[in-house]
Amino acid sequence: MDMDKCEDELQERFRGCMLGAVLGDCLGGPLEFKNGNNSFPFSRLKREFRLYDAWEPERDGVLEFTDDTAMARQLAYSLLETRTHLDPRNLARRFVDEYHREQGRGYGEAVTEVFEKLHKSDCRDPYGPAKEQFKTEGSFGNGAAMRVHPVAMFCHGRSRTELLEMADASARITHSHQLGVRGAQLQAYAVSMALDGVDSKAFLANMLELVESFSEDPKSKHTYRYKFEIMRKALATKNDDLAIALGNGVAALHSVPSAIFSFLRAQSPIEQLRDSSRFVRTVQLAISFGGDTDTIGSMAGAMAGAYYGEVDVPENFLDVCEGVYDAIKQADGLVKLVRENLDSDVSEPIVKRIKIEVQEIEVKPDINPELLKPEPEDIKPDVIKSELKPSASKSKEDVVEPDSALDNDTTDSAIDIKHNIVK
Ligand code: F2R
Ligand code: MG
Ligand code: MG
Repeated sequence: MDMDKCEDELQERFRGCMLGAVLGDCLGGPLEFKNGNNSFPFSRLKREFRLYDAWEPERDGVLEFTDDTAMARQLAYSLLETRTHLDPRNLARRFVDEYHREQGRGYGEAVTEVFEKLHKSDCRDPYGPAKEQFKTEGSFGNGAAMRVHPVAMFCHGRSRTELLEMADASARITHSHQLGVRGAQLQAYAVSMALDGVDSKAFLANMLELVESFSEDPKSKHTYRYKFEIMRKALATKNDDLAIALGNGVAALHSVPSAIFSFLRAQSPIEQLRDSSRFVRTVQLAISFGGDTDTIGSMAGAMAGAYYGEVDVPENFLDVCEGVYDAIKQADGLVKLVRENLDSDVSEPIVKRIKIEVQEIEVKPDINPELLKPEPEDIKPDVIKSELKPSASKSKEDVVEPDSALDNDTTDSAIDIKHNIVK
C-alpha cells in the first residue's frame, strides 16, 4: 500500500488510532461469538494471525469491517463536516443512511429499531428513539463505546469536560442507559490519554478517578469501579486470563474494561505472544477474550494505535482489511481540523443544542368529539385552535438530562459476570 509519510507525531497517533480500530474490528470480526462466550487460547490467535502474513488479497479477498467501523466512520465524517462541534441530528442521519446502505454489517439486534424510528421521524428528535429502547431503560450495549474514538481525536487538546460531553451526546443517539453512556465516556477518555501518550500508571489512576466522579450515577460508579479493581490486581500479577472476571459480552460493562486491560497489559511482554509487536499483541490479547471479539479488538486497537502510532501497525494488515485507506484519510482530515480549531479563537458549544419542533397533534374523532363541534359564535376561533393543538411554531430546547435516580445497587447485585448481563 502506498501512502504519504506522516509529518509529525500527532498525525502518527491519529492514523494509528483510526487504523487500530478498523484492524481490530476486521481481525476480530470472523471470531465474534464463534466460540460462544469462551475465550481463545493464544495458540489459536497465533495460528489465525499467521494466515495474514501470507495473505494475498487477489486470492484471499479482504476481511470486511463490521458495524463498529461503519458507525465510527460516520462519526468521523460528521465531525469533519460540522467542523467545530458535534451536531446530533447530522450524526443520527448519517447512522441511519449508513445502516440503510449496508444493513448486513452485523448490527446489534435492538439498535436497528432506533434506526427505523429515526428514519421515520426524519431524526426530528435524535435522542428520542434511543430513550424508548428496552422499555425506556435504554441500551447498555457497547455500540456507543465501539465508535467513540473519533470524538477523542476531535477533542484532542480540549478539556476532559468537553470530551465527556461530546462522548455523552454521541452515545445517546442510540444508547441512553447510563452504563452504555459511561462505557462510551470511559473509552473516549482512554483513547484520549493514549493519544497523549500517558503512561500506564497515570492512565489507570486517571481512569479510576473518572469512575469515582460518577457520583450522581452510583450504579455505573460501583460496577465500573469493580472492574477496574480486578484489572489493577491482574496487571500487578500479570494474570492474562480475565475473560470471565472482566467479561467479553456485548454490554459496555463487559467489554470496555476488557479492551482497556488488553491495552495496558500488552504494554509489557507476554510470553506466549513474544513474537508479536506491541500493537499486534494488544489486538491478539483483546481477541483472545472471545465473545465480542470484533468490538473488544477494535476498542483496544484504537488505544494501541493511538499510543504506538501508525509505525507500529504491520503493513501486511493493510492489505488484509477493508477500510484502511479511508481510515488514513479520515485521520489526516481530523488532525488538520483539530489544529485549525486549536489555532482559532472560535468558542462555541461543543455539542449543538437541538431545537425540536413540537408536532401538530392530530385530532382523532374518538378522543374528544366535543372539540370537533362547530364553534359557538361567542368564542373566538383562536381560543379553540389553541386548545386543539399547540402552535406549529412552538419549540422547546432539548436538554440532555441525566437518567432519573438510579438505585444504589452494590457491585455484586448489579452485575452477573457469568451470564454477561447487567441486572
Ligand atoms: N450484534 C453483533 N454481533 C452479533 C451478536 C452475536 C450473537 N450474540 C451470537 O451469539 O452470535 N455485534 C455488534 O453488536 C454489538 C453492539 O451492539 P449495540 O450497538 O450496543 O446494539 P444494541 O442492540 O443496543 O445492544 C446489544 C444487545 O445488548 C443487549 N442489551 C442492551 N441493552 C439492554 C437492556 N437494557 N436490557 C437487556 N438487554 C440489553 C441486547 O441483547 C441487545 O441486542 C457489538 O458487538 C457489535 O459488533
Ligand atoms: Mg461488530
Ligand atoms: Mg461486536
